[in-house]
Amino acid sequence: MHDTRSDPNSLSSDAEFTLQVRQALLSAKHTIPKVAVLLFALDNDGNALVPHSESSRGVHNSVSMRLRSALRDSDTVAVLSSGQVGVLLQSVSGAQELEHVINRLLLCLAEPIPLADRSLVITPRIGAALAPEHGESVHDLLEHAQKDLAKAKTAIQPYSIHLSPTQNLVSSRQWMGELRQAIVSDQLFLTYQPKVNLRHQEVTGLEVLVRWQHPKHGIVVPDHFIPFAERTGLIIPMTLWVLQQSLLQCRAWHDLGLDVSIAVNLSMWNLETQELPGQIAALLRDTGVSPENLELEITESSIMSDPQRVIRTLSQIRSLGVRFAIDDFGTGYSSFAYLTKLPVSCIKIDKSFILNIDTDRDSSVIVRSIIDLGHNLGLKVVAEGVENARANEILQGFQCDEGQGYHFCCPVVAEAMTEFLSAPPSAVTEQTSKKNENWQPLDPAH
Ligand code: G
Ligand code: G
Ligand code: MN
Repeated sequence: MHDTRSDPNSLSSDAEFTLQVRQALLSAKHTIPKVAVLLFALDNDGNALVPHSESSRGVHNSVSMRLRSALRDSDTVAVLSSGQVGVLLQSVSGAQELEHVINRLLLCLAEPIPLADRSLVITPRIGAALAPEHGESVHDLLEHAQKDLAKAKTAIQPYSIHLSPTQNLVSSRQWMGELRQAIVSDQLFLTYQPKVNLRHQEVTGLEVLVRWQHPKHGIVVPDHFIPFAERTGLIIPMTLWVLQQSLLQCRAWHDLGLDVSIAVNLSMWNLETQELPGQIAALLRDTGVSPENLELEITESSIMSDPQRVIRTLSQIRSLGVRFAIDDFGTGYSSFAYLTKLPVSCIKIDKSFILNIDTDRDSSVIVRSIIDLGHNLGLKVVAEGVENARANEILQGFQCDEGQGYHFCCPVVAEAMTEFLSAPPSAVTEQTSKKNENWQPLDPAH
């Protein structure tokens, strides 16, 4: 096997990788050490890279080189046509050593990857399988690794090693304990991202986005633990924690003379609990934040489970003076009829329509129509995923009310947000565009 350390372009192709796995399986039959196959999906903060783009090529090159330098010469690194990166380990003693190697590889990918115009932090997910216990054919081994990669994409831990069902049960129980512990022992922390009035380019509110500082796995983004929190019911105490902490922070900003509102995301499970309106009322009372300064973001799908009941809960909370926004608008199977029946005051257009608004005609037509629909129903319209000045201008032209996105500011921790909010308005654009140019990872999750 050739050493590709200095030349990432000579890495194995799909066919070569498969061949090498086959050869390794053949020779491993006669020896004790095992062979492992790892598949890496390279995401940027939970989002897949754009295939075949310049940035994905740059990321693949750097990742391959870093992986190469952390592996033995006899191991193989391949950039596969799917965009995944495949790694073949020729000799591991078992799952424990495999886990060790995976953690070492994750560590060497933790540093941001410098590209031509910015640097990118990737959040890799890994699926892995071991031979002979998880299969003796190339096909079985790759299939198991692929399935585990899919599992890792929605799990807390960034990697998944193929396991028997009983082992899986144990690890799920263990994760439940860890997340429960995280909620009570301050491993969760909050980041805040501003929403900006597009006409005046002024901050109007802050969306609260939770993160988990895991003692072993580093920062875990919500896409990786909220589905788990929902499955296990931990979403209920987690949301209450988020509400309480962000209201306390909001109060602290008010005490500093910074007049801000916050927006907290709710999951559909939150809306199923009868206690929610009472809990919100108590939290507002305890923190002394006025209800007008709290907005709750809900998704269309969370309403559809039991519309009558959800509408009742929403109305109770609305009567406290708290407002609602429909999040990720345009991605669910919206029933416009419900839009008129719900006590909502705002819709947030999903970022998937905004990210390519400057190049894709369909997206821009959809965005313009949603803005008109919202306005005709008397709703405020916010665009998410405003990443550049062009999108900002187009949305201004469409009379969109507010924007949110990296162009203005990444999600950042409270201290950085205080600084951002304290800057005189004229400096806000300057400061944010500088931030944007450098892709400043003020948010530890980036
Ligand atoms: O911050 P961003 O990367 O990665 O968030 C990813 C997803 O997680 C978004 O859909 C966001 O709505 C959701 N999310 C972030 N914080 C919370 C939270 O406190 N509660 C709930 N239910 N969802 C959240
Ligand atoms: O709750 P919601 O699904 O709206 O969460 C917003 C998500 O969008 C968070 O994960 C946040 O980190 C992410 N985000 C915020 N601004 C941008 C942006 O400009 N571009 C992209 N791609 N994502 C963004
Ligand atoms: Mn949201």
